[in-house]
Amino acid sequence: MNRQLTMDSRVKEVFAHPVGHDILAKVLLQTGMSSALVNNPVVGNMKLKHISKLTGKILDAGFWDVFLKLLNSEHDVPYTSHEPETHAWWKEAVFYQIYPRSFCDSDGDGIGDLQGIISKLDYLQDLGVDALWLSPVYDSPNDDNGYDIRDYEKIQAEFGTMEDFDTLLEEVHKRDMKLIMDLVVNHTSDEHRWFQEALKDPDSPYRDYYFLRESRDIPNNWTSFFSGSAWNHYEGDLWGLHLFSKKQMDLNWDNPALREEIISMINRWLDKGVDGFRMDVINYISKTEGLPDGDPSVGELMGYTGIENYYYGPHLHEYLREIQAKAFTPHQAFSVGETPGLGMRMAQLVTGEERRELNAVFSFDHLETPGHVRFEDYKYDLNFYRDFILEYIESAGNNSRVTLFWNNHDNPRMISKITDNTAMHKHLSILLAVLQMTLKGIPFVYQGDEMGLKNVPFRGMQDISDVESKGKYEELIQKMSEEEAWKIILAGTRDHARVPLPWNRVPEGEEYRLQMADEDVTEAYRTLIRIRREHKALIYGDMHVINRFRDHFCFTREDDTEILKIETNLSEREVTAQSHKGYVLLYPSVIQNEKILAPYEARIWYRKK
Ligand code: ISL
Repeated sequence: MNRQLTMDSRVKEVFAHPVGHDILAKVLLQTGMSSALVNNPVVGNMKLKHISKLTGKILDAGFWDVFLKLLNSEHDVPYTSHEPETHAWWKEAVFYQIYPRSFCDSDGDGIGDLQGIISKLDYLQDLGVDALWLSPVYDSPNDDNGYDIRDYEKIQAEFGTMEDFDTLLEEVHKRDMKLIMDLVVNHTSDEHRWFQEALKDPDSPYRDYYFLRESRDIPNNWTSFFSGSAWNHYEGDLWGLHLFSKKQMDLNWDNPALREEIISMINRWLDKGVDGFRMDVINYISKTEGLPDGDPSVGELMGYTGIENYYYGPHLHEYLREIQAKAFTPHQAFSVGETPGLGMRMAQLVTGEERRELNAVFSFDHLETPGHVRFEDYKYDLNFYRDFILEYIESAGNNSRVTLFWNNHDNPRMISKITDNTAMHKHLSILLAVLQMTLKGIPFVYQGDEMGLKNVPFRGMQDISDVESKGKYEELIQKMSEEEAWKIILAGTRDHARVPLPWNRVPEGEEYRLQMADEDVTEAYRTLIRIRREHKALIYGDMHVINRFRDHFCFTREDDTEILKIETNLSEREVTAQSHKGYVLLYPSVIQNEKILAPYEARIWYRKK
């Protein structure tokens, strides 16, 4: 049980609180300040009211009010277990994310499809992956590439039919692999039948499935993640809430009928045999009652106004438990929540095994280094990742697993963010794969990682199709030249990860999108996934850090039978290697110079106990 916190509480007490810890960590990350600051005893002993005087310009009274409210609404303390771990298939699995639109096109219309996925199952099995996550394949008008669902129980026509889906599921299971689907239930398309009914008829029961408000003025000051206000205006005085695009209408989870409806839909998919779900922005489903205005200084700091009213809402834990109890547990289904904004302690409060909410989450704080944002051209420093993930793994303990991923469909390619020296991309891709397969957590490979794919040289806005980038560009050109705006879009656009995989030729005139798949990287993934499978210490073993000097990171994974030692160079300069007397080399099969680690080189050593 957490103590009630006030402006008289000290920084160290706040940092000991899970929500306080994560918000302070986020503020430091956002402003690029060192996290050592809060551990400094002088700062730690300061009262919030004194800190608020010092930070008055950036964080005003409104911020502290929001901050304390959020903290005092969470009474639970995360539990970090050091008991031996329970075993589960998903703790051992390597997942592979498929973005169906650009994965593989079987009928030559330029759009990937289910038959295309089926045709690559042997490739995926040979790669060694155990489970596939499909980004949405449901019927959708595609305002946000399928994350705007019109019908949860129909397959997107461009992708195929329900029969194709059934074949896919069967073929996946035949190969002893699992299939998880994307569950997008924070919002539906505005073309979903429920929303259409709700719009048409004020007395429709579907009115209360959404946040529809009658008012002369805009109902509050919340902004959308895709630019502009989060409210769309309909006929008369009617407004509808959309945190994402104008065609993605937020669902009202406080309505028990809506929850029942969603849970039945989940159960129908699980009855069909799917093995679990990745749950889109699932931490946004509970909103503060009355939808009050967001605090402007919080909005300024986070880039989105209103976020404190839904990113860790009042009924989040309750709704997650309801889905778990009524759908996932009876089917023994796996769940990974996409939870933007949750830090490591809050993540533990939704993934701790004893809490029966989710199995795992994707948080995104490792994707940018402190003080930087996605829409920015800067160089990512892997030393930051090392320190971040070590703290995360440690805090997760043995009752919660972190996810290990470098890419997904919402981000530019990580290797391009780290260096634009293309000669380094092969080694860098392999280094990232080594870390992903040997650190303690659940690896999620994104399509194309295993081919060493990098960012795309888009030529201008005419090459961009993403709704987020388009909205952002329009907003930017109000404030700056088109050239400057384009630079920002090019750095951060989600389209980098959404171009077709290079199995096929791309349509004429679009050659710039075609990349070369690097066979050596694919081979490395294959080997590393096999090593992970053959050495259970990489799954359930303890993890110990041997050294974490600048650019040099060495750690072990160990169980009762074996020790694996992983040594990596996180930089583009040479680094002096450690001695590994008594160990044999497991990866790569040969090394050039035992005493020196080449740029981005990674090695795995092995010893039986
Ligand atoms: O958009 C963001 C901020 O710019 C992200 O933090 C965003 O909240 C997060 O990436 C949510 O992503 C998911 O939901 C979106 C969809 O567009 C993404 O593709 C999906 O992964 C809305 O459904």
